[in-house]
Amino acid sequence: MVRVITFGTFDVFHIGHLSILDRSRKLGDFLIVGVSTDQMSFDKKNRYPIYSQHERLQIIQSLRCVDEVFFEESLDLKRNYLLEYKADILVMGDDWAGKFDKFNDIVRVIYLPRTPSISTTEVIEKIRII
Ligand code: C2G
Repeated sequence: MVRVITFGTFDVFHIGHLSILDRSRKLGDFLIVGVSTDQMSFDKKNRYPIYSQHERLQIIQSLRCVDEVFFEESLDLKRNYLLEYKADILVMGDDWAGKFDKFNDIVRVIYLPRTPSISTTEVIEKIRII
């Protein structure tokens, strides 16, 4: 049984998020997703997500391609999460390319191409204009 893990904020859930989760699941038999907490997201982007961490977690948890979810509280805990959830493969979008190579000693790190022309920021911007 190959266990795949991935991480993200997944705010204002969109097709790019769905696509990476779907593709991640296909790389193994069991998909675990770490959903960034509101605080972690704030520390990274200097703004709180539109949807709360509980709403984001609930959305991710309800997807057919996702088997298990948990809150990711800090980037610094990445190695602990990989060990705790017994991951074989770590998947991230290629905007993170190279950033997690140091974990190749305990998992296989794979960066998948991002879905072009969609991001949470662009969705927020479009809604603002409407
Ligand atoms: N993604 C994608 N295509 C897009 C937008 C996002 O494939 N058009 C991917 C990202 O590459 C990432 C995942 O969807 O792998 C989640 O994206 P974000 O919610 O933006 O996650 P981020 O804030 O980068 O948090 O520990 C790492 C962090 O938790 C990642």
